[in-house]
Amino acid sequence: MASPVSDLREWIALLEKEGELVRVASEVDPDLEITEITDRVVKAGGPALLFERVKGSTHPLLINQFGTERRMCLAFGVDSLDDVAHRLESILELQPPQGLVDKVRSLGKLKSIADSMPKEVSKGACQEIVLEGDEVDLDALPIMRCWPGDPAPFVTLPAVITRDANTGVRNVGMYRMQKIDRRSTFMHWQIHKDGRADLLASPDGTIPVAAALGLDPVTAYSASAPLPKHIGELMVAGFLKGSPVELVECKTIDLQVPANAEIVLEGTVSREDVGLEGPFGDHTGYYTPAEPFPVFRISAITMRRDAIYPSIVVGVPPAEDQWLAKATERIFLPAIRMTVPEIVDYDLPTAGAFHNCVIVSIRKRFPGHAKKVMYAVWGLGLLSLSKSVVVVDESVDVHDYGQVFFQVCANVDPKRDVVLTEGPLDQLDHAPTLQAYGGKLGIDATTKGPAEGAREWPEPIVMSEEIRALVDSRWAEYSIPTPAAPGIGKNGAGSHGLRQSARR
Ligand SMILES: Cc1cc2nc3c(=O)[nH]c(=O)nc-3n(C[C@H](O)[C@H](O)[C@H](O)COP(=O)(O)O)c2cc1C
Ligand SMILES: [Mn+2]
Repeated sequence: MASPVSDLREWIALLEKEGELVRVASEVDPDLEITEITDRVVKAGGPALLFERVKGSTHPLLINQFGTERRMCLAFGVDSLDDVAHRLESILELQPPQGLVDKVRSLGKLKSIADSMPKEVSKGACQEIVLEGDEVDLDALPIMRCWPGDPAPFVTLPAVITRDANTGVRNVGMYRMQKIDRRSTFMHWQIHKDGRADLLASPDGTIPVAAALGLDPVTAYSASAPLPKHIGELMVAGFLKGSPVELVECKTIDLQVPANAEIVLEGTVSREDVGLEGPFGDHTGYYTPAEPFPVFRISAITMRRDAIYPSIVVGVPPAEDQWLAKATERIFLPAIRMTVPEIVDYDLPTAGAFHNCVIVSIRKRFPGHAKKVMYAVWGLGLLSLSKSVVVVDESVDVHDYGQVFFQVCANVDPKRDVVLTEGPLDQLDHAPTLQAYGGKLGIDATTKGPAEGAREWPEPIVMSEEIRALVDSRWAEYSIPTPAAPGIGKNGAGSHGLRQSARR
């Protein structure tokens, strides 16, 4: 497994070859019009769009590059996002080698980690053009104003690079940047994020910041990945790509940026230099209100000749970002299982804007086990911000919301099986009484019994194997024109939504 492309241009060429990209030659307005076009295409599961003539700019704009599962898999060079997870799992579960064969195998794995570290190079395409000082002009870029209530255009798909002043560890995160004027934007570092922590850790209150735009899709994805602070996103990007991310020195600040970027904004952010950012039509499906955020003062823009500007629109789900989030859901499952091995699978429903709801299936072994897992989820990385956690038995397919709903309705005594507690919540969640802190709901929809204060639990209904095999073998003979062909009714339940619900 390796990413098939090394930069945005190769990615665009691949998308085009695969019939996954449409070029739009008509002139379009980055003020709202592109959003409306893109939102329709995203919600219809349509292609990536390369707008070649954007009003007021000479740069083409790429959007919806991540908008389907197929494109996400193309980006990673896999058939299914679970394949990415399996590769990570093989590293995470590295055991001390036993014999010689084992030793050679684990050396290979360790080498692939070593080969994932970012690598410095002396020249990068991202610096073909260098604009400093007064030449810096964000007006030249086709930055979109996404929704009618947005006060200004927002850069929406940057990889923002900072460094921890104490540890020297580089951080990369995806944070929206509201344009203020030709040479400054806001930096939307929410309180739980590493970028914000790097600013707070700075001894003099000012840090160098770079925003890289137009990367290969795996490196761009890595900026959105919720990694622990001490783990560098670019190392993970290198591992997932199968080749190291190449970095060049910035022109005006002491940071390094991916050499393959289309556009790089270099500058500084200070704790003292703050303004009112927003409102912004957000991935919660609502406008998040204006709040104070620091200003990003831009000292240089470097770019390729004919640089392509990447963008994304978030809003009422489903939007393009659902597939970045689904990739994270799949890729992080092995890491979550490292600490909570009884978790079989989990699902973050797109409609739950990712932090509102987590469905987890577990291999249940003892009384209170579902509750233990809820508290574990509320203690894990950014999953700790989850507002509600639903726990089901391992037999349940967490991605089949019909099945999950059936389990919640059938298996829950609200008085006994619901946990109401409180803790940190996503800063953008408008529902809690206080910002970023409030109520949490846990629902234990697993099988219970007397050990948990329930009566003897009834047996689920399952047809015998013998009769199922008989009906399979005679199916054609019945001449019933339905799609319920042999093998479909695995446990005898008729409806698709309930198909696996009683599987043991
Ligand atoms: C399209 C998109 C936009 C995002 N915008 C923001 C944002 O404005 N502010 C923020 O704090 N997180 C935002 N995120 C989430 C962060 O990128 C994500 O939490 C990431 O893990 C942050 O990295 P960090 O933990 O290294 O800071 C966005 C994610 C996506 C996919
Ligand atoms: Mn980070």
